[in-house]
Amino acid sequence: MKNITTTALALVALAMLPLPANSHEQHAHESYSAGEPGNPKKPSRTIEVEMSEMEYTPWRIEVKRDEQIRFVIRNVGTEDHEFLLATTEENLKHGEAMKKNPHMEHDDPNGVRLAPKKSAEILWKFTKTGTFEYSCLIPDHREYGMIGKVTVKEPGKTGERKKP
Ligand SMILES: [Cu+2]
Repeated sequence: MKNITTTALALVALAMLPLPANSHEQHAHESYSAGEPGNPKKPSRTIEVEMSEMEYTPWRIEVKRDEQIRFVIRNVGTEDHEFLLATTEENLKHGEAMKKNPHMEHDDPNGVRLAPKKSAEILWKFTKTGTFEYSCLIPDHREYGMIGKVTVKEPGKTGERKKP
């Protein structure tokens, strides 16, 4: 008799669980918060980025609006790392989804996940001025410092000073 009651209670509890959040459909986006995939036929500037535990080198870059950057990304660390280019807001949201599904596969042109000693390239065109970031959304990595900052400036205003 006691068992039956326990089972009935357990069933009620199950029925009250919220539906699992669907986190993966949000990945099928066609526009990107930090610009757009680059055009390989157009000129680009190469920036090499190294990933390790738990940082990027360099951790800060500056580009001009509409400049194309060819990121050559290398994992020189001993664990898997990611490089995901987006706004801070988007990466934080994405990070929450990653906590629920740490082995989430990414197939987006604005990011890559690399095993140790692997490298990859991302060709990116920064079409908007503002501040963006690249970060690693494997749980805890961003919090431990795997974050880099991209400042996109209006062309012609990038640190050019007239000589006195
Ligand atoms: Cu990482």
